[in-house]
Formats: sequence, C-alpha cells, structure tokens
Amino acid sequence: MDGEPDLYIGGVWRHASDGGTRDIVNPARGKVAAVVDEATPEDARAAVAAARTAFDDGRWPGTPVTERAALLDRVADLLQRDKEELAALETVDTGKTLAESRIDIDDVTSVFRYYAKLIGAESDRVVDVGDPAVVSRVVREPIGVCVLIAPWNYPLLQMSWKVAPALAAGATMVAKPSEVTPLTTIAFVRLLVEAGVPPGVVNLVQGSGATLGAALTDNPAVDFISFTGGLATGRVIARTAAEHVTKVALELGGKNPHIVFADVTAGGDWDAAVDHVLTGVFLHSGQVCSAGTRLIVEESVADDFVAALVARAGKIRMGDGLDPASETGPLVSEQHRAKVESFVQLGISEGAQLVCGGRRPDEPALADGYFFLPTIFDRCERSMRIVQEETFGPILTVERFTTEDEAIALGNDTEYGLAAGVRTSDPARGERVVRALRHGTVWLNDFGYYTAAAEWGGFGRSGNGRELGPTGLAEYQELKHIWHNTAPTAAGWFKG
Ligand code: TXE
Repeated sequence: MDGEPDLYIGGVWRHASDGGTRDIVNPARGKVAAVVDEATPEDARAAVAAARTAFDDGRWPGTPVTERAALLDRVADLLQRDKEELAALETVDTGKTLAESRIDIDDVTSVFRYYAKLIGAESDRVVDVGDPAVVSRVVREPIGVCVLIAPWNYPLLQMSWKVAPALAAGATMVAKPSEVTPLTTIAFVRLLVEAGVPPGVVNLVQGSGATLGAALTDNPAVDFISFTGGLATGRVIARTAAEHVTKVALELGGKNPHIVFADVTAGGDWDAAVDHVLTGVFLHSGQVCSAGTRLIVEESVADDFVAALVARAGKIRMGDGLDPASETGPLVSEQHRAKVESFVQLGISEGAQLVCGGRRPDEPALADGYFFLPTIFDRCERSMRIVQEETFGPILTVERFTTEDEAIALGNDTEYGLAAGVRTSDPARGERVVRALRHGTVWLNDFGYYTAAAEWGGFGRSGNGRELGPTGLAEYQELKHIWHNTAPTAAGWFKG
C-alpha cells in the first residue's frame, strides 16, 4: 500500500517478485483507493515453503500454549487500539457502512479473545484401556501448514475466523485475502507482527485466485485449506486438494429461507418480523452468505407482509459508508453489480413480479459508485433460478405457503444449507420447524446473529467443516492417540 511492500513471506515484507501491482477501488466512488503488490505464483510457493519451515522447525507448534494464548490476547488489544483506522479501511475497501465495519472489528477481537481462552482450557483425553500398566491418552496437535483463502464481503472478519484458531492451535499459515479487498488483511498482518508472531508463522500473499490458486492448493506442502467463497471456486479447490488428500474446509454461501407464519400478528411481533426480514436481506446490500434472500410467507398474510416490506425498502438510505447518514453501501465492484443486474433480468424473464427496486438509484451523488436499489420479487416459484441461485445482491424473492409442512419443504428446497430464519408466536411450532430445517444455523424469531463460541458452517453445498466454537479450533488440529506401556512384557503371540 502506498509504495510499502504488502507481501509478507518468511518474516520479510516484500514487493511482488515481478513488481506487479493491483489497483484497489473504493466501490462507493468508483475510484482507485490504493495500489497493492500483486503476488506471483512464485511468491505464493515461497510463502508456503516459509510456513512449512516454520512448522517443521517447531518454532510455533513448540511454543507453549500459554504463550500462544497471550499472543492472541495481544492481537485483540491491538485490534481495539486500531479499531477506527481498520474500520475506515474496511469501509473504503468493501463499501459497507462504518457502523458495520466497527461491528466487524469487534467481532474479530472477540474471536481472538475466545480462542485465547479456549486453547488455554484444552486438556488431553485419558482413555481407560483396562490395563493399569498402560497410560493411554488422546492429544491434540497442530495440523501443519494451512492455506487460508477469504472472500470480499467480510474480508477481515472471515480471515480472522481462520487465523485466530490456526494460531491458537500452533499451525503455520499462508493467508490470501480476496484480490478485491486486501487492505485490512495487510494492516492486520502488520498487527500480528507487532504482537510478536514469529517469522514464517503467518505469511501473506494477495492476488488473483485464478493465478495463485494452484500454487497454494495444488501443493503437497500444504496440510489444510480453509476456504470461504463461491461454490464454483470451492469445487475447484476440493478437486485440486483431493490429489494430495489435503484436508479442506469450505464455506460456500447460501440461499437462505426466512419463513414467516401468519401467527406473527398474534403476539404483536409483526413489526419485528418485517424489520428482521428487511435487515436480513438488505444489510450490506445482500452481500452476506447468510442473507435471508428467500421470504417464505404464509398466504393469508403475504400481501400485507410484502406491502410492509416494500414501504420500508423504499426508504433505505444508500450512500458512501463513510457518511454516517448512510444505512447501506454499494455493491463491491462494477463486475459484481453487472452480475446482480443480470439476475434481475433473469427474474423478470422467469415471470417473477418485480414490486420494488430492480435498478440503480437516480441520485447523481451515487452515480459513480456501484449502487443498486433494494429489490423485491413477489409471486416466485421454487423452480425459478432467481429463487435457487445465490445472487449475492439486494434481491428478495417471495414464495407463499399454506401449511407448516409446505413451509418446511420450501425451506429445505435448496442445494445450499447455510442458514434459515423462522418467525412464529407458537413456541412448539417454532421448535418443530427449526429441527426440520437442514441448515447450519437457524434463527427462531431473530436473524443474522452469531457468536465466537458457536459453530458456523453449512449443510449440503454450503460446504463442509465448521468455523468458530470448539469445532473451529479442532479443524486446525490432528488427534494423536498415545499408548504408553509402562511395564512391557512379551506378547507371546508367536511361539518360536
Ligand atoms: O468468489 P471466489 P467471487 C459467492 C457469491 C459471489 C460468488 C463469486 O455468490 O457472487 O461467490 O464471487 C479466491 N484457487 N460468494 O468470484 O472466486 C479469490 O481470489 C484458490 C459467497 O468473488 O470464490 C478469493 O480470495 N483460490 C461467499 C476467494 O477465492 C481462488 C463470499 C473467493 O473468491 C481460486 C463471496 C482458485 N482457483 C462470494 N479462484 C461466502 N461464502 O460468503 C478464486 N479464488
């Protein structure tokens, strides 16, 4: 950034080996905000090799757990010290509002604090094998060299969900942020260095996935790949990793249902339901893997519910995320907006009824950014591509149901399975429906919340593996069973 080297390999900040750079665009203004180094495959291979050396010589896996935990806590302190700076950088890079970026930095901090505590509390499992002479225990060891690939919608947050448990576990790593949004990850790695991460333990390369992908994933020196991104890329990575039998964890987005029963009027929670459906889909202009993009609403209240949504969607204030008056920002890039626009055309051609948005805003002040209005399609059918495919934009589709079974069937009619929401005033129905839905996170009378202590991940093609929680740490660990015979005698199996 600004002429400083941005690649961090083997404890040294470097420019790209071929001197290449990339322009990073502020999506609210359509202007270049920074120029960063663009790694070559040679740089990526050097980063993996550095992580391999740092793992194999034991400098991090051999560091006592208490020291690793203390380092994570120091990182958390530094994140809070630099919170405003990091939040502003995230806003410039992604377009999200400053309020959202600040929440992201707090989340990242809490993830570091959580794993600092968790790693300190872990203990070996003693197994009784029925022989007092044998001490048998199962211990956790770091998995080795990890490649951490993150997307552009929550750049620092998603990278930290990987880096924090990897560091806690004693693994070494190569971090590759999205080439669209690398700025906060570069700043974050500087904080890791300041906190005292030894050379080679965390390495950073940024650049196009298509160019760097093979060097990072088709590489026998890598033990684990944690990827968050699109389904198509996830498939490529899983296929490539299979060649080396490299363990892979994938978070590949979703097409998440938000089911609203007519009884939401009964308990007076109608307004909360409307509000959560609205926020669930239009926050960060829909660029959220768990966005509630499929409204599945009971027929008897559907017209009123959609009317209430349309009224509020029309009032959402779009603007530059740095402006405190903005409630939501632009799409991340011109290319991504073009993709969202093609989905709108698709919805119209499939016969869905466009009742709101579907175009760019008129305000001249927004003309240079990649803004797109909150969009609602009513009268959708489950077979439509606009209902089944992830648009990753501010597009809500509306389907209607008449029975609970039908609502569940619609909610499960997706190849994904990341998240779902259910709104009902009937707790028994709520529990029934929540248990019947095949999604990794299900919110009952709420939407969008998560915590460092609870697992995050998907069923179906939303991926495999989990982040956060104890399982998010276990991803970065191997289990080893140690059988120690303290009084060995001959087995006597062979008599000769
Ligand atoms: O993602 P990619 P894209 C979905 C969303 C979006 C679609 C495509 O629907 O429209 O994915 O977005 C790196 N080997 N999500 O194209 O390509 C890439 O450089 C190794 C859902 O931007 O999956 C970036 O760092 N890495 C998602 C990361 O993969 C490769 C969030 C993600 O980019 C690579 C974002 C390769 N061959 C988009 N190709 C979610 N789960 O939240 C690319 N990359």
